[in-house]
Amino acid sequence: MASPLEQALAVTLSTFHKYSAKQGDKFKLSKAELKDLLTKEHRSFSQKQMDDAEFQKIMSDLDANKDNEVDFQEFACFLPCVATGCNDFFKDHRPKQLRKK
Ligand SMILES: [Ca+2]
Repeated sequence: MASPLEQALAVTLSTFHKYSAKQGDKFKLSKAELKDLLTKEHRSFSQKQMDDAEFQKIMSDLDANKDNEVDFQEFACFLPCVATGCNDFFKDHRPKQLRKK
């Protein structure tokens, strides 16, 4: 049986391919596919009501080789940034009795 971490990696990969296969190159996310993935699979993006300029900035930041698509390697670089943000949030918001002085 896969460990929780292995399951998380499998879900990450299958989620990427669920969206990347929708149009064009099935191994890369177009801008529309990336937007669809982020708004449907990541609650903070769906709640933000991002305008096109904000979304273009994310796309441009992720698209390291500037081919106007996001491959899995480029997408995978984004995940530690999100995880780091979540980790920082939990460090700052955990109950006071659990914080080290
Ligand atoms: Ca790219």
